[in-house]
Amino acid sequence: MELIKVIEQHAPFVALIQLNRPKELNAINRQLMEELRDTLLHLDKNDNVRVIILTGNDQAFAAGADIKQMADKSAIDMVMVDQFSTWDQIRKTKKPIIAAVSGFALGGGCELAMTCDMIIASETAKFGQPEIKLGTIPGAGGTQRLTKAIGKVKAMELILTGRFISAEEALSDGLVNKVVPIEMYLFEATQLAKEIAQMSPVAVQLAKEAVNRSFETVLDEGLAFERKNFYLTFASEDQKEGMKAFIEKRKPEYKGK
Ligand code: DAK
Repeated sequence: MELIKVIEQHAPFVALIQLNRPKELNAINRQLMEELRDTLLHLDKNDNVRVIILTGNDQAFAAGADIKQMADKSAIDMVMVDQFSTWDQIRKTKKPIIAAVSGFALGGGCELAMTCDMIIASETAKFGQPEIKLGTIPGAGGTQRLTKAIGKVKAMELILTGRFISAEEALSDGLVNKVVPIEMYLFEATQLAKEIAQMSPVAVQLAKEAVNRSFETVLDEGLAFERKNFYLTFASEDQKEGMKAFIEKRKPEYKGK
């Protein structure tokens, strides 16, 4: 059974990936993660895709890694399975990924959403890192990304208590971009994706890379990296087209070259 559904042309230049394990609230098992990795690799190479939306269903984005699959594992089993190489692919994807989240985004589900580049949430979304209640801690970036997103004291509270936060709280904490009624979250994510898909794909990828760099390095290095990517945009036809179109008072036509 396929645990991922993909619509490559959900909108012009926008692909949609849907996690598809509804009975288990999209709990993330190895198969699902491997399918997600393969799909992202494939979409990253497809010139007709410029932005990717990742979603679940109304009830759950993902309620975490599959507890039943993990419960009996030893530390060495976890090392040998090396799930990080599959999780790392999300981070390595060059095209922007928008998480469209409704219902539960817990544990690995919250980490998956945070690994995406932007998050549009429905009013029903619930975010949390409840691993502590299972006697473990976040393992796919939760202690780092949640802390960077919402600050130390709040992240500490959520990670040490396992408490869930509502979409509204996530918005005021800076974890999500926007909260909309449940009927609208996919539409809203699609609108955002379409807006970004109109930009130069070259500039979008270089900008994403530079923003992500700010998480990984000190300011001096980050600024040098940004500068390099900025210069690089001037090697693209898209930059020439973008500036020419501005001067000629017309809409640019970007080719991703
Ligand atoms: N794993 C497996 N099954 C799950 C699940 C999960 N995380 N979450 C829900 N399910 C299953 C339930 O077992 C149930 O299945 P049946 O019993 O019907 O067979 C079905 O989904 C419906 O769930 P409930 O009956 O519990 O539904 P409720 O509405 O009553 O409750 C809930 C919803 C989301 C509050 C509850 O299901 C819940 O607390 N779920 C667990 C949430 C959780 O603790 N999540 C964190 C898991 S630990 C790593 C990467 C990532 C991670 C670790 C390592 N590496 C790269 C190494 C991440 C770890 C985690 O996420």
